[in-house]
Amino acid sequence: MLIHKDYKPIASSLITPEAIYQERRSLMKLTASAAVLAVASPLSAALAFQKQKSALDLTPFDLVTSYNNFYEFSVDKEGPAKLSKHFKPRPWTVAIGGEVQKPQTLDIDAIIKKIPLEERIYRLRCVEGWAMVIPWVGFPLSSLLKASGLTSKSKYVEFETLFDPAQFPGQKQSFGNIPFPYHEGLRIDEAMHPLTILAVGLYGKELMPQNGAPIRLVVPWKYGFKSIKSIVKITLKEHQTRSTWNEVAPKEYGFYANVNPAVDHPRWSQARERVIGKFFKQDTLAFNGYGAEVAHLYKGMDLKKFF
Ligand SMILES: Nc1nc2c(c(=O)[nH]1)N[C@H]1C(S)=C(S)[C@@H](COP(=O)(O)O)O[C@H]1N2
Ligand SMILES: [Mo]
Repeated sequence: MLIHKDYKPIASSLITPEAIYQERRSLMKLTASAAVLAVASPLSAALAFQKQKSALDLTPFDLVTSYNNFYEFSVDKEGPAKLSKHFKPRPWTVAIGGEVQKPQTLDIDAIIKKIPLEERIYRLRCVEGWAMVIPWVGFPLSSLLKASGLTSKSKYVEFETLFDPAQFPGQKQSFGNIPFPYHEGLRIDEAMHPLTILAVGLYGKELMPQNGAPIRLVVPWKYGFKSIKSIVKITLKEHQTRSTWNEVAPKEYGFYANVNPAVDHPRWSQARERVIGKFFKQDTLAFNGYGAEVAHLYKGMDLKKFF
């Protein structure tokens, strides 16, 4: 697959969406497999521009790839990078089924070839109280869902991580009684939102196993546990889907899990956050700073009840 080798984030000041687009084009280096890194539409360019302004202070690559939550490997932050050295992200398929017109099983490289890749710089906020800023490479989940043919019964989307105890030591030991495989879910409007992406890379490189290779979800306005890694199955459903942490501790982790400084976790405050690699804590932002784009999805809902 791609991607440009010498990763340079675009300078923060006074850039227009057009300037971002041009600079990206000049940074791009396409490989023989012909995957294309491009800003796909004016809307995504505009979104990218907003994120550029607010979130250019990228978390260093070494931290993004060494401080991870991935319970299939380990419950410590350092474990996933160390224990995933032999993880095999190929061959890999993603099965899309359930309430769709065209159930299909797609090869990861066929997906990457078919759908144009874009860069998205997003804040990631873990429910534990830490945050990062990560330049993902991926594509809108909506592209894949539209191609599968949604129906009036496609109301929720459920995701499933690979189950393979030979590769995931944590699935043998079942730490903390987590019911593997890990599942997550979104409402269809959340899934179709242009900010919701499937990521296949970060910092212009292919995703490493500790970050969810070869393909993982990224929903930037929700706590990190919604952004499920190493996906093998996507199932459209008529009714609300499974969510692993919600099943483990329903009073602590809601199905929605929208980042919300006004709704504390029962065991800690969510008002502030620690940015990995930075000294000072900062205020947590409603919807992790993406309220202008997503708050309308929850109009009229009591976010203390639907946390
Ligand atoms: N399958 C799976 N996906 C997962 C997790 C996990 O343990 N298993 N951890 C989640 C949590 S709690 C967070 S904060 C993010 C972390 O993503 P990162 O390591 O790429 O920063 O992945 C999420 N996706
Ligand atoms: Mo998390």
